[in-house]
Amino acid sequence: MKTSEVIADLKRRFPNEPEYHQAVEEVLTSIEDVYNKHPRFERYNLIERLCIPDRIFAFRVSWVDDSGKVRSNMGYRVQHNNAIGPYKGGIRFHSSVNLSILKFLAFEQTFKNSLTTLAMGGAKGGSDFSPRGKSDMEIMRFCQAFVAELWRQIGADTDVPAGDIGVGAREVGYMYGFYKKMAREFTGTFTGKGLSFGGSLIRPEATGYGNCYFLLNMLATRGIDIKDKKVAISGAGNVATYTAQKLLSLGAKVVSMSDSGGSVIAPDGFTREQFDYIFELKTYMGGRLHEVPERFPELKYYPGERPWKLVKCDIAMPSATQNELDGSDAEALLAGGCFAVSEGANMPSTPEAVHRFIDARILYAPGKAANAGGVATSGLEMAQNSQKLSWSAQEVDNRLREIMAGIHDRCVEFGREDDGYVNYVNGANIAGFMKVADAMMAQGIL
Ligand code: NDP
Ligand code: 2IT
Repeated sequence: MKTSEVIADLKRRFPNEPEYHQAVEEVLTSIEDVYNKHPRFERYNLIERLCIPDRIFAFRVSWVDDSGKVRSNMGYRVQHNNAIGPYKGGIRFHSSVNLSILKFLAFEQTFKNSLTTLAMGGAKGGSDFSPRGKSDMEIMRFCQAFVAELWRQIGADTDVPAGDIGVGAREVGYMYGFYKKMAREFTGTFTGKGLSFGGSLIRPEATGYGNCYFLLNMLATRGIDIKDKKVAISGAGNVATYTAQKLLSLGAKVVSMSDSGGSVIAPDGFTREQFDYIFELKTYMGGRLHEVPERFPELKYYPGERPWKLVKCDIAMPSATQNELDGSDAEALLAGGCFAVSEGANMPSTPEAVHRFIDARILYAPGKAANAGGVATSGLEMAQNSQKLSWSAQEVDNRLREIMAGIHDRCVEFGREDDGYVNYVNGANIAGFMKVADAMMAQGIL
């Protein structure tokens, strides 16, 4: 296999899918040597079967808004690979959603889920529906119309969706409710459910907490204490807020948060009171970060700007969306003394930024390793649902810590270079790939 030839072929066959090409290229570059050491892989054309999704569902979702107007959006589910377990991955509702983005996310999910050691294949779905500004009833009608199309393709042992951008507990509740009505079964077909109907404690917190646990493991390899370290975070959604919450409890200083409107900066770190307000504003009040200085005039808001060039930090945890940190942002972070980047979002750093971090030999964890705590805890929710049991928060949190430590160990095992530097990108890609490849080889040409 020659990475450049495979990429050229995929670009020719699937044009206009830049995010998909980007994600595939990153993984293939990491695994090229390992792949070429196993001639059997080539005989079975494993690479093509691993890069192209098993199947894709695309459908129109029509719904009626509060004014009585009939609206239509596109809906999708990309079932990428189920070699090691049922398809598993979130649903994204955002105006930017298209097939390229969902194909990149489903591809990444396959390796991420493999890293967790749990039995989960890779999938992703979503819609270009934007929940922003929609009423609760509009959200419900949309979720029902979406699941009316999707429900036949999913199931507790087939394909288990969850949340992602624009999809949290409320949307999962509406989707699960409608699924239950159509399928006439009460099973764990969605994760991220409410606690009263099969949800798991710690699932809402899991991606952010898991990223902090991964970061602690990375820092430990260099004997660095998190206390008083300045951490720049982007985003102010599920992942970003629980990352910030855990960091504050660990004694770190959170110096930024952002939303799609701009960034709020606190050069010496948000106080608990300031953070609690931001959490309430973004999680429950549907607010925007530009409102923060009205309540705390000492905090500065920068419209239209991402945090990376606005404030000095020791650590960066991008937690909003893909390609939100580019080469010049990476330069600025490195110039400011940043020595660790741990990704909460999926593929937030552009390839140029990733190269700069690795060339500078800083601790750099790609999303598929660092943010795997969310889907891992979804896997724990599936396990609880199968057993018809619920575990305590302590038990789930302990398992999450263990899983993140295990992912870190595998990244070190597969990613350590001759000079001792741990290349977490190679480590995560190779470790994730080997398990899926082994299962695919054993199961024949499918
Ligand atoms: P949320 O919808 O809860 O929050 C997303 C945050 O990012 C919001 O603050 C949003 O701003 C901002 N944002 C979204 N899109 C853009 C954009 N195009 N430009 C600028 N800002 C943007 O999503 P999550 O926190 O769940 O997801 C964040 C990231 O983490 C995504 O990459 C997701 O794939 C990844 N992830 C999520 C997991 C989960 O369990 N939820 C698990 C693993 C990864 P605004 O408020 O203005 O919309
Ligand atoms: O990107 C991700 O890992 C998620 N959005 C979580 C998926 C899940 O199934 O919990």
